[in-house]
Amino acid sequence: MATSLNGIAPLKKPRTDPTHPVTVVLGSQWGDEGKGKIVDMIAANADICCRCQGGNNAGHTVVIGENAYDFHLLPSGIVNKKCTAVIGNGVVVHLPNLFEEIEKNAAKGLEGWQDRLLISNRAHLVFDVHQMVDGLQESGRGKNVIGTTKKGIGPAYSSKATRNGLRVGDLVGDFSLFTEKFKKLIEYYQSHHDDLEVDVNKELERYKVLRNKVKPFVKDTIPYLAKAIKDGKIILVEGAQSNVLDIDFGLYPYVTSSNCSIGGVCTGLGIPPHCLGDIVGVVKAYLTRVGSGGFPTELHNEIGEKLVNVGHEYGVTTGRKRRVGWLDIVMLRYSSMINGFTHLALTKLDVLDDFDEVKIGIAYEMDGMKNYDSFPALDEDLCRLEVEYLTLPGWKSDTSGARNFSELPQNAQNYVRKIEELVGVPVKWIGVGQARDSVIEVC
Ligand code: 2SA
Ligand code: GDP
Ligand code: MG
Repeated sequence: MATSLNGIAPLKKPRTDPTHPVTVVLGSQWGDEGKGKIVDMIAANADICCRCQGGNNAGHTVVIGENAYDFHLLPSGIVNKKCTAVIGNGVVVHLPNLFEEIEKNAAKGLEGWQDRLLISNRAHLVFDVHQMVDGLQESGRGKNVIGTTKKGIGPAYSSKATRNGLRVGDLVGDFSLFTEKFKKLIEYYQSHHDDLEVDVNKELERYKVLRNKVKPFVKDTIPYLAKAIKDGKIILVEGAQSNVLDIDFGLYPYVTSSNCSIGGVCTGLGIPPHCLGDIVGVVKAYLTRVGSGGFPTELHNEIGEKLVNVGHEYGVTTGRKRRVGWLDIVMLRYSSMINGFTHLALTKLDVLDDFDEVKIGIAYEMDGMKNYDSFPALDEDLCRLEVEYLTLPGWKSDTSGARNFSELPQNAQNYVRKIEELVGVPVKWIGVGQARDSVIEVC
């Protein structure tokens, strides 16, 4: 049996059915559910860990002993020494930021990444110009600001859609063609933003260096993954952001610019849907959001402050304070409907240890109609609806040492069972702390 980095035995064996070798971990709420930790845990048994969408807007934390790694573009499974990390075609890559991330994590102890990193030649590049435009677009939105991470994600996916984007394959190919395409991209942006200053020659010199640096990692990852599937390798896919930030299923325009839900796994990696096995929905035991938009269960009181402080709810990429609220079951049922979760991983249960009572939003009421199953398409509707809550007694005791479900206080067990019942999906893991082994596997 494989052992994970710090010698702890793997907590869970993913489904190894060779026809469904791909396990997927997805965010079910507004991101930051603790996907990094769950991915690290499952990666103990995986051969390959992939990112399929998003860019370095993501911030995934993995805590191993004294080390807190934060991953933005690198798949979190890379901390497992036997895991190959794949950055798929659906990801948008800012190469300077990628190499900074690698250096930072290598200084913390990440080893052997050079032999275990593959980047799709079809992945689109994020340039500094995209990041500058992201900032300009945000400042031009006035009170309708989206609250992006300003990592250039929206503009890079826009370039992809308008077909003037550049891909990793362009960079490692004929550099004169790359130069031509790059100049056209800059001209396009300068024609839309008068005051956009870009030193094109300097950027091209910089990319000449990056080209050599990235070359060893670039691959056509599609036949690579097809062969891995055929050979029965265990593959893990790490979703970034979440279902309710998905460009189709989130509350547009307060969304990110990729498909963070299950569809993005196939389009972002080029793998067929029948290969998908377990689909794990990661659920934080309460709810957080960064950025603008409605938030029906949001708490603007001392309970909210306590959740921020106990849960350390600050953005991993931007350091922004996260908005907090109670768990929202209508949202979770909606996410499960779209993604077909086979299991839930409920994280940060320990953050609720010291509350007299805990609430769960179970229904929305709008225009005199109560609804349990339909999540609004419009943010303005989300902002005006009322929430019906179920109130459960708190457990007022420390759960961080529990490693079996039966070791949890009865009221905490009841909270977990209620979530399972309301969402209709079994909870397979419960997070009770940041550390790698602070997990309960529910039998
Ligand atoms: P963007 O930058 O264009 O993707 O922003 C669009 C919206 O998507 C939200 N978004 C996120 N929400 C939660 N976590 C994210 N990652 C970081 C983290 C965020 C941070 O792990 O903490 O550090 O602030 C993430 N990335 C994008 C964003 O808030 C916008 O609402
Ligand atoms: P991700 O984007 O979904 O990977 O989540 P983030 O890394 O942005 O935020 C989750 C935060 O919660 C990180 O600081 C994790 O170390 C931490 N975390 C994850 N699971 C648990 C848990 O069960 N309990 C506690 N207290 N912290 C956790
Ligand atoms: Mg995060």
